[in-house]
Amino acid sequence: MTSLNDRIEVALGDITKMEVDAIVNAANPSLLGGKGVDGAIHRAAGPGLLEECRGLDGCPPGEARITRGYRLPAKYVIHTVGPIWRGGGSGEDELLAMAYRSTLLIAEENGIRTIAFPAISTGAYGFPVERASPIAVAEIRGFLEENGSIEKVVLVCFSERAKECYLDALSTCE
Ligand code: AR6
Repeated sequence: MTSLNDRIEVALGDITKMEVDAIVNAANPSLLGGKGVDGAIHRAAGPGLLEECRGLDGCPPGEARITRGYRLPAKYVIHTVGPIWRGGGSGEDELLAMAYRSTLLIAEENGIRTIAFPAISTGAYGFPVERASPIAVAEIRGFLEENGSIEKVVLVCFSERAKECYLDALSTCE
């Protein structure tokens, strides 16, 4: 039997280059673009993405919305909004878990088989990556366990530090 971790890959690099069915955007509730990975995705996808996002009427934290990928190699972008870190006692963990779950659910509903995630909330939103990575891994593993349709989840890291955190989180649950 294939182990769940065989369906999870850790990669270092720019998510906009990923050749997967869908990439995930760490957006803000307006869905109208921003800095970090959000800015990179909008730049790479081109103006069609912003136009489609304007029609979505935003997205509350913990939820997700899907659009096409436009000029990206990925066919779809799933936009989700993670929590802003406020010290850890304001429901941030659960909201982060919800953002992963909502995204995977939309992916499954749209027949997506391969999906790449950035480390949601760990940039401008200030969520410590060593606390975020085990939450991300637990949600993804839990989902893959119940759902056979998603074949591959790529955790895209923008730093060696994030990569180490993900590899640690994965190694503790093999
Ligand atoms: N590919 C992969 N990962 C990236 C890339 C990239 N091209 N660029 C940055 N990262 P952030 P957040 C990593 O700040 O914390 C935006 O302005 C980055 O190193 O993009 O959820 C939105 O509009 C970090 O590990 O998202 C919101 O206002 C991770 O992606 C706000 O930032 C997430 O960092 C959302 O903040």
